[in-house]
Amino acid sequence: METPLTQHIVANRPPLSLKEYEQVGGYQSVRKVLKQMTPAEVTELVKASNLKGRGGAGFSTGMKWSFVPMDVPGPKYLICNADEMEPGTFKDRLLLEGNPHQLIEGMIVAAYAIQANVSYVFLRWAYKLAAHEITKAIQEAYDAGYLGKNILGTGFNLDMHLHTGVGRYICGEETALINALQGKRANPRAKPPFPQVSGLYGKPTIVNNVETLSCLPHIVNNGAEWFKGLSKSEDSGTKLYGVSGKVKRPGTWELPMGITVRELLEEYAGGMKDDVQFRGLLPGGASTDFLVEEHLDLKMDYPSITKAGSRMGTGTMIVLDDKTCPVGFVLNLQHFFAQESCGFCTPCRDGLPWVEKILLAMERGEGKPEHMNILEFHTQFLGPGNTFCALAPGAMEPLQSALKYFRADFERHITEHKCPWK
Ligand code: L3W
Repeated sequence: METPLTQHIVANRPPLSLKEYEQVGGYQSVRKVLKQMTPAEVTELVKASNLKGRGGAGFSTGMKWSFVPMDVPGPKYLICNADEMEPGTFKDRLLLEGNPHQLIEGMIVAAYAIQANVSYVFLRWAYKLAAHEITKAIQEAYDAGYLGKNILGTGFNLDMHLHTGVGRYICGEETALINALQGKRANPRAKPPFPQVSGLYGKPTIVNNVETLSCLPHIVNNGAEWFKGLSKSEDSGTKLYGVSGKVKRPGTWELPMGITVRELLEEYAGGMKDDVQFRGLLPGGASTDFLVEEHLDLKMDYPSITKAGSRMGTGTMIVLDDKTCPVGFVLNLQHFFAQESCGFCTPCRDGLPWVEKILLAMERGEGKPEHMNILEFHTQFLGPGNTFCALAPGAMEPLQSALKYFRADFERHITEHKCPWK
């Protein structure tokens, strides 16, 4: 099958240099858009391709760009969200370390479409190798005239800066990211206004994920229909899927969008290790609802997973096995979310540590019958609409679905006054 995003990524060797990248067709899409297409035509092409944002939300990329007010004078900005910190998610890292020129090329295409002259890569602090490779690739792109003033003699200008964060999960939320980039505390902003209208320094701003941007050169070069044809579902393209947990071969693979959960788990990840049984999985990072046995033949695409009561999220699944305590599993995630709350809105700041405390009590054999109701209450109280951003509602997804599918295991902690797995 075609693997456009990862075709030039080879294990244990540095990414393609600019020269090598050009030899395999690199930066052709920049020539095409800058010399042959209007910005509106680029946006229309991306809309027609049905590319959806790969950061976790699956929002239409072309539609997002079309919200940028093109007739308003003044600066516009493009930001690449490379703050990959969703637990279990290590897909953007592959693209950042493996082919940084592909990302830069995609960013030039996106910047041209929205007529941004300044762009940023907001990179997770811990991605040191990626920082090194991107710095090198940005310099190569400037030296070759793909960045800077009057790119390829077309009159289009674009600067690109690398900004490394300080390791806070909340900076993956686009408005918190924007605040951080402005040197402010990384609290999410109320939406609307969305960043497309009022983002960095109050100016129109597009924030797109690494994988999303890396798709763009291929869409421009090959067309919207080709991109749709890569997929096995109504969602277009390929997707970087991942599997972690007690499977035989954890990893990340670029596969047609719409491959089934079972194919991913059994064929690519090799199935469960010999001494454990499958119990459930979070399909796309930690902030998604559990899927169980009955969901294994679902397609891993945005509508199919949403219909099953979860979200595809980042498409990188975390598997739960029968030798791992589901309460301990969820506790581990709630510890992460409580620690990563920005503390700005009260339900998230106070609610998440409360949930963590109750789960910890259960694990220690100190759980009480009323704890079940308190946990249920929090899944509503921290749910959508009650908090400033998606962090706390996302944190409640594994909890609410664990209470649904593994309820008896929670109750055993209380009645047996201990963790049955210890
Ligand atoms: C204009 C509207 N624009 C939505 C835009 C919005 C944004 C994009 C998605 O969180 C999820 C989250 C995590 N008018 C619009 C609109 N937009 N409605 O579309 O927006 P949204 O609010 O649906 O999601 P989000 O706040 O971007 C992303 C989940 O992904 N996730 C986490 C991923 C974490 C990383 C990371 O570590 N960096 O990617 C995993 O599942 O929970 O639900 O651009 O402006 N009416």
